[in-house]
Amino acid sequence: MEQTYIMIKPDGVARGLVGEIIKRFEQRGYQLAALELMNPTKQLLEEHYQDLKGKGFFAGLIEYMASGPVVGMVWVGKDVVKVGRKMLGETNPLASAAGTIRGDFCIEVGRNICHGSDSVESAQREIAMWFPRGVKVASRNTSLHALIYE
Ligand code: YYY
Ligand code: MG
Repeated sequence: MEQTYIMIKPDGVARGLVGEIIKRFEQRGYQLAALELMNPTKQLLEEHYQDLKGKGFFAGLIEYMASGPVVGMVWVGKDVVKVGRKMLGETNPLASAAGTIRGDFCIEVGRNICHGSDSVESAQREIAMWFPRGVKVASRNTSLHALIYE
């Protein structure tokens, strides 16, 4: 099944929103396949955000992302890349609908709490980067699975 990389950024960790974000993905019916609290190097963060290298906010973004621990996660399930992005909200929190993570918990684009892969290809690249030892998806309790998936 499809996998996505969701990361709680330093502001999300510092503000105590880890449980809230995990709760939303769990309740929606997605399965947690990997989770790690880490202090990424700037080199890893620059690789993660390689597509944004020319942007004016790039240096500040890397500085902020390296300012404290992040929580990296792999979530698994139907259409999880696209639905995960919807659950996060828009890049700019002010444009994010209430009910989304960014729409409920932040107001600054530069402090927007969480990251989510933007395509299946990005998800594969990011998961390989952040979990280089690989991710093993456990088989799920079958009765719970039957309650969530048809
Ligand atoms: O995928 P997403 O996080 O929603 O946005 P990206 O366009 O990939 O940008 C990554 C990251 O960069 C964004 O979450 C905040 C930051 N950023 C910024 O600080 N200022 C901008 N104008 C655009 C993005
Ligand atoms: Mg992005």
